[in-house]
Amino acid sequence: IPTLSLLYKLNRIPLDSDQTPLYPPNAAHNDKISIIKGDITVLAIDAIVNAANEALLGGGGVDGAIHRAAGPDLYDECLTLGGCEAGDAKISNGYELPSKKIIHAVGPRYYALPASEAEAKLKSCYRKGLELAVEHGQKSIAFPAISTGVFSYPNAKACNDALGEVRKFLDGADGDKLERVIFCNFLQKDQDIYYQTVSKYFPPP
Ligand code: AR6
Repeated sequence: IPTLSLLYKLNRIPLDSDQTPLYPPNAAHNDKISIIKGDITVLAIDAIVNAANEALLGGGGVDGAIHRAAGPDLYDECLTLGGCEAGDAKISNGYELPSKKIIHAVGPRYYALPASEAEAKLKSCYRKGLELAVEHGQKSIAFPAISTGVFSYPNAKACNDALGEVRKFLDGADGDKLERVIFCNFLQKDQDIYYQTVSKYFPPP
């Protein structure tokens, strides 16, 4: 899986876009970030993040795909987790998935909340996901585009909120405990948005 450093080297990320950097360059961060398009359930890494709902018992979208691929033991463990509030996350084993752990994050329903509350909750999903990974000694983590499907969060805003929160975490005290953060987009639309936006948060050196 190529890192941002390699993508910059290969000129795959457009640098002539009008994205003025919001953060200083940090080559070490760029070695940890990947942006890929595809199915998150096939990633053989430490932890993948699920875009779940409060019940944590499966559903459609990426949640359905993860439960199908992980098998029925995931459902049984999820029954013991006691649900989860929007903006929070809980961790389970990966079962039949190639990833070791699943971090179930519950994104905000964008249509049901004031925009500022939805934003705080989406950012919190990313922060809690990263915190849980570190707490459980997981060094690589992949996120889907949480809330941008059924929960209708605007794609470009979600991308900015996700990249900003991950940058903040990597700059923080526990940032060095993570080796790789992958943004796994299922839709070409999101992949394009991430390519156009990433240099604002992770500029080239
Ligand atoms: N790998 C990566 N991303 C995927 C995959 C996959 N296999 N499948 C879909 N996506 P959504 P939400 C993308 O609706 O908006 C569920 O019913 C998808 O294209 O899965 O947070 C839950 O049970 C989109 O870009 O999650 C909840 O009730 C992104 O994942 C509710 O939907 C998120 O879309 C959560 O809604």
